[in-house]
Amino acid sequence: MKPLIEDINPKTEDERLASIIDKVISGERINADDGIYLYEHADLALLSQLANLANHRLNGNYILFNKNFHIEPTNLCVFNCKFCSYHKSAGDSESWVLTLEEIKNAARKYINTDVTEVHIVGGVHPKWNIDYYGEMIKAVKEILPHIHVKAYSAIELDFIIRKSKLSYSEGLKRLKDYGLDSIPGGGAEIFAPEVRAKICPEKASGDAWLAIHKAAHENGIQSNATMLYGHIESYKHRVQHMEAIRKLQDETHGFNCFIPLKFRAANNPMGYLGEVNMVEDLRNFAVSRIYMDNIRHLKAYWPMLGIQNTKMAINFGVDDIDGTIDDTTKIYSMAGAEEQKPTMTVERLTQIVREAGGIPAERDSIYNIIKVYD
Ligand code: V47
Repeated sequence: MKPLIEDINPKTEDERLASIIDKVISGERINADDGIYLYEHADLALLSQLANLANHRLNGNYILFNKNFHIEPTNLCVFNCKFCSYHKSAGDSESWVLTLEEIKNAARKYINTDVTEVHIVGGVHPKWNIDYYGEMIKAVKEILPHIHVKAYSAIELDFIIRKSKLSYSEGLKRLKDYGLDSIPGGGAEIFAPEVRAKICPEKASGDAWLAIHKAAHENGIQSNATMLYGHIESYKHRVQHMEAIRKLQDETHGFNCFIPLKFRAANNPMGYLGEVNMVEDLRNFAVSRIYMDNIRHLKAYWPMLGIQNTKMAINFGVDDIDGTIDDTTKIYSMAGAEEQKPTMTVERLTQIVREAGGIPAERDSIYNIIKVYD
């Protein structure tokens, strides 16, 4: 891991590339054109070195994970996103809706364990309102009072808050009173309206996603940001997406981590596109690390990416590999990910990190290090 500036060979005949390399080495921010140029012209080895350098400055050799589980209250959804393999209609034999008691039962499994976080996200249920979403958080905290609740994508939040005729800020305050601690990064996809019109025409816009996260940050609720890549978007769309998040982060400093999510092609209407290869995954992690200079952490989400690719991503700027999961999420297995029952022990997570050359460290949900596995 430990990248040395001397190891980076800026002696390229490509002057444009040389000037971007100089910027990264001197810690200067790259601009949107630089980002596109890196995607189009930098080779894999160079991207790895630059991304490792950028990551090492922020995070040293620590590669983080946490002890977490998911609750997915329903896969009924009022929206029909074309990339989604998870959405089902009422009456479908593969649909589910958990009751508050079932949610409590899901939480009960973690009494007397050292799990620190629950990630709650699901479809946008046609009938539930903001107080029901609050009751789900309350139900979990009744069973696990000290758990960090990272809950609801901006898409769920936009729908229920607008339905309740509150402002984003008022709605988020209400959920915070129920026990909401932070917001996951889902629903961002690609912000460009022309891409959204094709892949998720019905749901909240990129501007709405950004406005929700801004309101969250202003109310002391930290969050993550995602980018769904590897479908119909161009490199320009990816860079515009990252630019919008980077700009908001300059204002609010509320994003903890950036999570590129690779489009998985099984069982959804966009499956005909296929999937990008692993080299593209690694290149994308590296450019993301270099571009997102003001978001400290970059996550490779192993249930989506697969374990081998996650291990490689650690040498392309990634410093966070998410958590133990405990076979509690279906979003990616239903979309064809390798891990059909995603579960990791701490031993396995630490082994992956060590094999990739990093120092494993357990973090909490707001990225304080709890334990270093030296
Ligand atoms: O918004 C859905 C993506 C997201 C597919 O904040 C797909 O820590 C690929 O946001 N192929 C939800 N991706 C999950 C999410 C998330 C996951 C892990 C950690 C965090 C965090 C957030 O999943 C959706 C969408 O972008 N998604 N279907 C698919 N077929």
